[in-house]
Amino acid sequence: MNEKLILHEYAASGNCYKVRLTAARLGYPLERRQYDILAGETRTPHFLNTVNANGRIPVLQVGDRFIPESNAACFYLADGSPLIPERRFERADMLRWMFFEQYSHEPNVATLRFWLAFVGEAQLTDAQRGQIEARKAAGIAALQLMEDHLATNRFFVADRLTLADIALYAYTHVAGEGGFELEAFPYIQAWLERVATGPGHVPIGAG
Ligand SMILES: N[C@@H](CCC(=O)N[C@@H](CS)C(=O)NCC(=O)O)C(=O)O
Repeated sequence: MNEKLILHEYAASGNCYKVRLTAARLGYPLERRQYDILAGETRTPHFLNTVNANGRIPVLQVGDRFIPESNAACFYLADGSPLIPERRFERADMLRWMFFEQYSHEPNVATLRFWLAFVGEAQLTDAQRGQIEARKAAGIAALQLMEDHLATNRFFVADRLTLADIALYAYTHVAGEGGFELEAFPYIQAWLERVATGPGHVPIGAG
């Protein structure tokens, strides 16, 4: 990697962790810049004008260009590496799991973790509190789909760790903080262990 890599992030965020974990597995150094999302630091005019008009982290800065969206940033880092399968079908299948993560998993598992473990149930709006049960049910459905797949597969795609595993690992391994009981998902637990014991692994918050 020729250009300097800077990660604009919030260390406890699973979306930011995906990018750090990808970089760590590949041995790429990242400079890290922290933003307090609870204090609105990604919503300042400066951030919106220069880093991400969508007001969110993570954003991977490559030289003087910016890549928002965690999975796009992971893809940039891993392009051409073993973290992305060579075969066309498997590459598409990897993307299938990454889109699943963003549509069916993260909005439920990550949002409940953020609401319950970071904001605090007492601080939630009535609208947020009213969504807890539905998000819990949708999160359990996403975890069950993963469990069924992992009953007959060691990893999500290509029988080895790819970006699909990194994307899904980030919020699954801390799902308990959102009130999800991982004890009910033994195949997920075994897969979490396989990912966490792989070379170059770093825990959330580090990297
Ligand atoms: N789809 C985006 C989601 C990014 C996202 O939701 N970021 C949250 C933290 S995990 C954030 O920046 N929240 C602060 C805000 O919305 O003001 C991704 O995968 O990067």
